[in-house]
Amino acid sequence: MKTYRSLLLLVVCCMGVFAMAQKPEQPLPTKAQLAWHDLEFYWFIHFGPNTFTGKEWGHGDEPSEIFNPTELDTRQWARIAKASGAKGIILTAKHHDGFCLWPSEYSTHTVRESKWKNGRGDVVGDLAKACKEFGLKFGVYLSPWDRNHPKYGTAAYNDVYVNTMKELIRKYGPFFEFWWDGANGEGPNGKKQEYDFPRFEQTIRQLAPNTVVFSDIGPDVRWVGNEKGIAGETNWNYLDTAGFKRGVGSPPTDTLNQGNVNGANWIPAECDVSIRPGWFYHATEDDKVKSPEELFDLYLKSVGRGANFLLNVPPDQRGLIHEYDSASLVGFRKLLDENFKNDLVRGARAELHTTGSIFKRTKFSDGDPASFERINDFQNSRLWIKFNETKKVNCIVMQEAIQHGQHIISGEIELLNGSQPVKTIPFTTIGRKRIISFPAVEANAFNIIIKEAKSEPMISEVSAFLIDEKLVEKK
Ligand code: FUL
Repeated sequence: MKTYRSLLLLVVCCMGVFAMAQKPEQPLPTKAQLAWHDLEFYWFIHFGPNTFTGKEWGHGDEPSEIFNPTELDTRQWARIAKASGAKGIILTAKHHDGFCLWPSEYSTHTVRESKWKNGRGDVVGDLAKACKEFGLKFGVYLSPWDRNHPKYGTAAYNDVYVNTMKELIRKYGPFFEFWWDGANGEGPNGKKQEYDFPRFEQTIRQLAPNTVVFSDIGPDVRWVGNEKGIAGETNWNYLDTAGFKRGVGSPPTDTLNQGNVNGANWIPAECDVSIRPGWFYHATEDDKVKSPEELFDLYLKSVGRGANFLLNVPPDQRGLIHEYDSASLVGFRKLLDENFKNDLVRGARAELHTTGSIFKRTKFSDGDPASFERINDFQNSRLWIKFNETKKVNCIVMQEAIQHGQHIISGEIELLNGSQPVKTIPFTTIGRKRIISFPAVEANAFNIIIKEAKSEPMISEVSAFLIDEKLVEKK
């Protein structure tokens, strides 16, 4: 018996040493997360009673009849979203006031009780259809905080929330993303709710395994830590969530902004921001719509830092996207198209140079993230890209093959003219995409040098542009 126990102890010890010797597994994105990364830019739509009361957080005691858009047209929303380059729309199916934009079985504060279409309308259903028609993905924001529901603040409300999720998914799914707001205030009975998030998560996983779930700490997509649309210049797709909660108790905002270099989970950041100061439409903010240039700058600070860009565009009391917002969005799309049209790396020579004169021709700028270059011996290598003539350049875009993880910690771009360095730009993470812009220089080549990496760097795309000087990222 004694010998047997010692043997067992020995085996257990050996297993421990073996496990320590092995490199810890790095988390990888799921298929649904990879598809999400590819969306890059999509809309948020905040719409509901607040649009009519002028509030940002309705109390849930507003009469349902107040919701009465005169010309609501979800096809107009989808058409403008498409024209702006967005890949999808996430709608506030229910905000904190509890008002449901569809005739939910689980609430008495819904479009059914409103004046709109004599109670026979369904905004969620209409938008689901419009998104399909325009080739957009569709997602929903379903506020767990409900200032109207009589059961809020009791255990029974968790059943209500689960049933409401199921109802939405079954009637209007599939959704590309499900949005959980961290806000947790008092309901009509003056009590706060203990949200049963594990159960909420299980419900989505069972009914909609391809939907990514957003909240402060995921499980699939994390909040970026601010509502300005700005990700950290260093931005890891990894996050440690152990010991943290949603809302109060979430990780510090700079952690959400930058992620954790050795975080245990793949939970990339999403940058939510409104095109206007408020999330809901207020006529008083008509002159405060962000300009195409401001939107472009936010694109650089979100997508250009490896995160996704969730831009809120709130319809007005007519139920339409206001002319000012639509003009700005179309202008933004034009800036993207014009400035990223002419990739200087296309047709250039691209080689991987490793000390000891190993040269390898490589292919970048083929738009195919599945093809990538492994830079095994990165301490002794550089990626060398040579234009066929001297060009003016002020923007370089790099992408990592994130299907294999995020590995690059830091590096630099060295621009050359006639083999003389003319500018060196240090950078930290790359991730899904990194757009680096700088005052223009004349260059006939540039090197990408990786300084530090967690494991083998894998670069899938490199491109270079001359963008309008006034669009160069403002720090
Ligand atoms: C916040 C909410 O309280 C705001 O009203 C808005 O919906 C924003 C996107 O999330 O937590």
